[in-house]
Amino acid sequence: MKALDGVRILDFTHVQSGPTCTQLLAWFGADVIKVERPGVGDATRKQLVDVPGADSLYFTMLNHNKRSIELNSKHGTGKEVLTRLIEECDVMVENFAPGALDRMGFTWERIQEINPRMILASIKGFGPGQYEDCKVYENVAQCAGGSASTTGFPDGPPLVTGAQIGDSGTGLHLALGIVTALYQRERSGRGQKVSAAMQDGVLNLCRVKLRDQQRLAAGPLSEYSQYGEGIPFGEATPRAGNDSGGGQPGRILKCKGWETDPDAYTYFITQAAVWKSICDLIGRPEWKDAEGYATPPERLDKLNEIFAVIEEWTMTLTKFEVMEVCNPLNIPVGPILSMKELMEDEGLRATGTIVDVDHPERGKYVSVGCPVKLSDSPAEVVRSPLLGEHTEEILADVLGYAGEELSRVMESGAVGEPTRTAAE
Ligand code: CAO
Repeated sequence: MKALDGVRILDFTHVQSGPTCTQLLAWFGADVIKVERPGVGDATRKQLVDVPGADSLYFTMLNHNKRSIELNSKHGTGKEVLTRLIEECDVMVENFAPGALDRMGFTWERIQEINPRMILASIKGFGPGQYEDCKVYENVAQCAGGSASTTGFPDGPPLVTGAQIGDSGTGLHLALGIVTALYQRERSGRGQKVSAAMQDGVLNLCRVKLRDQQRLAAGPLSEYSQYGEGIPFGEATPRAGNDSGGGQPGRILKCKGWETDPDAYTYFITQAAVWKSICDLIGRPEWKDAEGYATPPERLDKLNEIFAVIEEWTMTLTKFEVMEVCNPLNIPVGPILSMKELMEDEGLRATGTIVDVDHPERGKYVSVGCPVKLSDSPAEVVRSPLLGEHTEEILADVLGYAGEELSRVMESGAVGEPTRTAAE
């Protein structure tokens, strides 16, 4: 038994943000029916193709454990099938451009008319207001949500981050909204609309930066390196480089091999509680009690000097050796792990966070499994569906079309070519 067994999701999502959400729900056990345009499908199927003719990794890695139905929702028979799907499903998830669902004729009012228990979950770039009509992609959200202005070094331009906080981050937010609405429906008997805007999701993840914005009114932010360097603060939360946000000075430092390996670095935090151990480790025992070095406030204007000495030490060891030495001393450090290293990590494989998946068109590939582990609802990763692989199965088993009715729909032109199967 899986946690979301019996929950049926009408998955109208595409690209990254929405599919991240419905993939999670599928891993938790929901039956996710992905509706795709006949002959075309989710645009990512054919984006960044590495195996000619096969679905891209972009698509496969975001659409595990789903079924695919090809359906033209603007065709008369397509609308009929979509109406039936709305009747049979618990949740409809979409991340179309603003207004697209209305233009198909499926307004929130119409959806409620068809199925008052339906939960309609939507991702848009912006919430209601000035920018509500804009199309939005990952980096636009990172910039508009406050992440870019606070990422990078103070003397450089704003930077986007590799973590897909706009797309996947908002997908996560939406998934929480959906299960919460399902929980409320248990008591109210009614569906509701769940909306997550990418700008809002990014801003939520940048909460501590809005904290700092307000702290600026009380004076300069002493945990930022620029404070110790005597660089004045402006009106807004500045870019903090690799400073740690929690008030304990931290930096990324070179390790053995940095000259040739771009990831031979470690994160190193000079937590106050372990200052004396750090001094011993780096061969500066005199700093333990020396005036100007003994307490955290005294050290603030000497962080460049202190981290330079620590780096002389970290450069004598690999990033993993730094961890082996520091962990027993409770000194918080973290190796900078490359995607290659993560992909080969035995521990992550053992927990199912890194998985091998087999695909009929592209063969074996590596993916990220479910990052949230439920002890009573383990997630098994099943390959993504081929375009329209389950069209006939869904029409028959979920919607009850049979005989002439099934033939009528299959031949209507609303569901594309006859269903492809893995065997074909
Ligand atoms: N049958 C018939 N038509 C379909 C269909 C189907 N099964 N599925 C989609 N369509 C139609 C839509 O109805 C829409 O038609 P109209 O323009 O006539 O209303 C059209 O396909 C295009 O949909 P779209 O506007 O959503 O797609 P796009 O490629 O133009 O825009 C994106 C993509 C992501 C910018 C936009 O969907 C968006 O802003 N989404 C919300 C924010 C978001 O999720 N962004 C992150 C995406 S991941 O980086």
